[in-house]
Amino acid sequence: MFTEINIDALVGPTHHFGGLGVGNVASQQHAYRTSRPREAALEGLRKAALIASLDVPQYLFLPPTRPRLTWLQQLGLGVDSSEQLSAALHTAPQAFSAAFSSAFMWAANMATVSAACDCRDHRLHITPANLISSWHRAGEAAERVGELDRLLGSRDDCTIHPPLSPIVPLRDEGAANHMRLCDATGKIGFNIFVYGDASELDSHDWKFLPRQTLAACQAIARRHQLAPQRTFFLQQHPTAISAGVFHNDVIATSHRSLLIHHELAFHDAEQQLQRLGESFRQATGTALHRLEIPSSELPLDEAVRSYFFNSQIVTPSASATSGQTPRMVLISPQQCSDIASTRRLIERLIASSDNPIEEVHYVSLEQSMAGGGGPACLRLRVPLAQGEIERLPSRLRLDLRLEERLAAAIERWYPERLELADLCNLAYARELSQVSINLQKKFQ
Ligand code: SUG
Repeated sequence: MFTEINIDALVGPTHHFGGLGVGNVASQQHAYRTSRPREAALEGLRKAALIASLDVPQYLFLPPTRPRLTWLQQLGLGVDSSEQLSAALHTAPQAFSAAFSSAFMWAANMATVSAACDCRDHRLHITPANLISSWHRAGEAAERVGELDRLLGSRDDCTIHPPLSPIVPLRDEGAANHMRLCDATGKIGFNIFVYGDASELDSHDWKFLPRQTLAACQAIARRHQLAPQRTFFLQQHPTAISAGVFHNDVIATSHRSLLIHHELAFHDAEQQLQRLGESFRQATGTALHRLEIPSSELPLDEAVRSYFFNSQIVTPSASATSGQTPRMVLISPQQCSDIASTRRLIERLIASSDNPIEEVHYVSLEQSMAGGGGPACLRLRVPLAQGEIERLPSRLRLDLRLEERLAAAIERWYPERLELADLCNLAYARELSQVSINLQKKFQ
């Protein structure tokens, strides 16, 4: 039996709104507003705790240290006094924000993960994402490799690859643009990669730079040794990218045998989707539940505003192993309850017998949503066999006790409010960097 563990990444104490998310409407709308790091961390922690309470294995990575002052120095900016930091903010606001970024919280961008049973060599393959499209995220991969290695690398059947070369034709944003579908045992898997850009040599009329390339998807599929007949490459619909769909997980989602996507998620993909449905039935003996949501039911702008497709879908463990049709639970942003079209859509899905969704939990993630990240952005899924989960280090597996201890540390150490200008105070910046160091000492 293969099942998913979830890894969430705790928000850091310098969480702020720098407006750096490329093609990300929420990030741009909230640029330079006052942020609430304590609330952000508690919201993320509560969401992860909800998943754990549904009996789904849930792990947490701690925040890496910020600011990255050496990075500012490399750009020729002074960092030795508050005056120099103020000058850096004034002359290079993107670089300044990037040095203090807490965007690592969106763990779905950490890596692309392939289940061992999908790979020719039967190893779990992981490619950390190079995240080179934006100012603030490219440094994350190097920081996360160590943690992925600590959690999974001690096994002798796991390959953690280096990120793809940081060049424009290989832009990669990880699991946010990858979906895995599988049968009830989890052992027969299908991999769908979604890209926005097929060739940097073609002329384009983009509103926003697409963050994932076809070449990156193909390279990952090759190095992970995925079976070509069960691997699909779909192009993101340019209309969706222009409307603020900067990752596939803002417009499509999948879990086990369920694929839900908006009618404008993919460009010219119907033939491939038909082939996927047929191959799935042939390989698994069961039907793929593909739900295409029409614009008439959910207009594109409301899909982006509500982040419905960024709902997390989980199968509580007890239900997964019961031998009966598993019961799926939707974890949706509060916005999906507030917006009439998505509330009705969710009610319809729960009432209908054409899919396994039976329940919804609405979660408040205001701080993450203001940066363009919903419940599913905050987690990385790793498909593992049941017995392997028991062998993982348990230190950062979230349970009630770890939740309480982390919540107490957050209440004590995280700022309640933050303006970007507050971070020009060198003494304060040093104090905040100490918070991550303290968290690592206490919980690592
Ligand atoms: O990369 N936002 C992130 C949101 C990532 C969401 N992840 C997924 N869809 N899986 C991004 O755009 C905002 C930072 C700022 O506002 O400065 C930001 O980085």
